[in-house]
Amino acid sequence: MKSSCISAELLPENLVSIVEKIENQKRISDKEALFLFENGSVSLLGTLANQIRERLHGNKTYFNKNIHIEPTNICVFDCKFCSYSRLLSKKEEAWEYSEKDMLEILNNAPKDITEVHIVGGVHPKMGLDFFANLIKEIKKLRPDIHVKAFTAVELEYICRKAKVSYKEGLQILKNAGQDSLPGGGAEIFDEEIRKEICEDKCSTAEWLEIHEAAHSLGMPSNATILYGHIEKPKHIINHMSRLRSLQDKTGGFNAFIPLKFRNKNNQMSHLEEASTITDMRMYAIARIYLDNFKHIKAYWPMIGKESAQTLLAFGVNDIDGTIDDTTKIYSMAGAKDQNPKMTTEEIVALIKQVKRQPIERDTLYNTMKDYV
Ligand code: V47
Ligand code: SF4
Repeated sequence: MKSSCISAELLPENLVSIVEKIENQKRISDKEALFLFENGSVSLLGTLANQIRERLHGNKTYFNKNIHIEPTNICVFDCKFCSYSRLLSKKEEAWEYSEKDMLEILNNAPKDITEVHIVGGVHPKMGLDFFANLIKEIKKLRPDIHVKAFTAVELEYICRKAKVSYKEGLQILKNAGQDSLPGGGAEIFDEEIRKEICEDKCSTAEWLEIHEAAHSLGMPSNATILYGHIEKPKHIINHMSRLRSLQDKTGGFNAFIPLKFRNKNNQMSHLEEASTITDMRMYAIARIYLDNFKHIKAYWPMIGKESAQTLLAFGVNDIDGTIDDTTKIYSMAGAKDQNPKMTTEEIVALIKQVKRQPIERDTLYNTMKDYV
């Protein structure tokens, strides 16, 4: 085995050639990835993922200063894993911000944030004009801020209601000042599983089409997967395979973010949550398989601070932002942190504790500050 760190004699025979390929920086096939995912030990997966992470980024570990604005939790869809959306029948727990409310949230946010992340439920009355105007006003207030907004699920609905193509809708939002798209709404691309957990929202083909359209307009995006529910390893590899192919075509994805299913207060509460070992395996296989994604992000409000720190040894090189207590998606689904907020000092300490190098970045991974 050329330039290997892993001893071939100690590996089961049928894993040797796959490990050899990875260590020689060759792309592995879907079949090989599935075999490795199902048969490799967590320590083998972690060692390989960490080699790749350190080859790409050394010890650098990125975070940014951002806030989330969640315009509403009213949603026309009914995803079974969602703890957040309120149909009109449960109106007492619903919120619906006006443009003025959202501008006030931004106005009250720390002045040094570089990004505003806008994602919410799909409200029947919040359309393309409303959001284009909101973004224009945000840019008037904070011309330098990066606006990362609207999942493909929201965009599919917004464009359908406005009777415009995805490209036309995105161009209008881009002209208003939207810079990029977050990765939400991908869930699981396998059509059968998708049908079981989120039947009525945008399809896999639509999700991919919207991200491709965004990339063609020069708007980068992220991608997610929702794991740890009823999916099987083959669905995880299939999901990443579709992303790897699109990334080969467009190069428009910045980061891949595995999102762990949380089981409180939703229609899938009977399912147990994935173990920490499963988390480690998920992040590691993502780092190994997605050879054309530069960044693997552990979103700490969802996975927890301690797990995010642990995952820095399993392929992760980004732990998202300071958030400033502005998201409810995960606290409502049972994540440990009920008021997600970390100061810069806390994030820096979390990263330094495991001997990594904290780098404050902007959304596009330009370095803002290096905390050597
Ligand atoms: O698409 C909803 C997930 C996503 C649950 O791009 C759940 O930088 C787990 O995509 N358990 C929205 N997950 C959030 C999102 C995101 C978050 C942070 C950063 C970025 C980025 C994107 O939240 C949804 C869905 O997959 N979600 N309910 C739940 N019970
Ligand atoms: Fe609506 Fe998003 Fe919740 Fe699905 S996950 S019900 S689209 S808010």
